[in-house]
Amino acid sequence: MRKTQLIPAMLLLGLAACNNAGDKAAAGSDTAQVASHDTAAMGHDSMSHMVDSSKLVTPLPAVPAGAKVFFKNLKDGATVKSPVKIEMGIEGLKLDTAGAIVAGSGHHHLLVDAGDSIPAGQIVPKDEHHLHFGKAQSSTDLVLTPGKHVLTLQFADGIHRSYGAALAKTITVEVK
Ligand SMILES: [Cu+2]
Repeated sequence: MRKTQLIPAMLLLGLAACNNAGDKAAAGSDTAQVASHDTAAMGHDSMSHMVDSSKLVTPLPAVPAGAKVFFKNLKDGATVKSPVKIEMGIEGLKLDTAGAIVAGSGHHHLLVDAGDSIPAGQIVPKDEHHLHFGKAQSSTDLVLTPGKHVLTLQFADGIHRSYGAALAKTITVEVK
């Protein structure tokens, strides 16, 4: 909304600038006219550069309203046995393999004792505490030591950029 209002305003300013330059050129010589055209062209170029640079990095796809991730087979506070079978659910987005950035899709990540979400737009690390399921898997068997563990499902886009807290779910389990 804000952007669409801004662009016509910029165009008007640009046109006004061009007109002013034209007036001056008309009063001057032919050489001055050529120069003023160049200046006008440069002005337009720098504007299109501004638009282009914003397209260089594809923005994180939007999270559809009502979308969520959830543990299909585990409840918060559950007592479990290792290896723990974990079924990862997603609603409102498509489960896809890692690779391309496709709006409305992504893959699961499991954070093991590593907090309750990764900030939106940040790449999910890859280590023993941050597991990626880039082949579009929806379940895994996780080996855990006895005791309490915090498990977080974190959905991310095709290049592992987190969708943030909106698409994260954290539970605590007790391993016997
Ligand atoms: Cu990933």
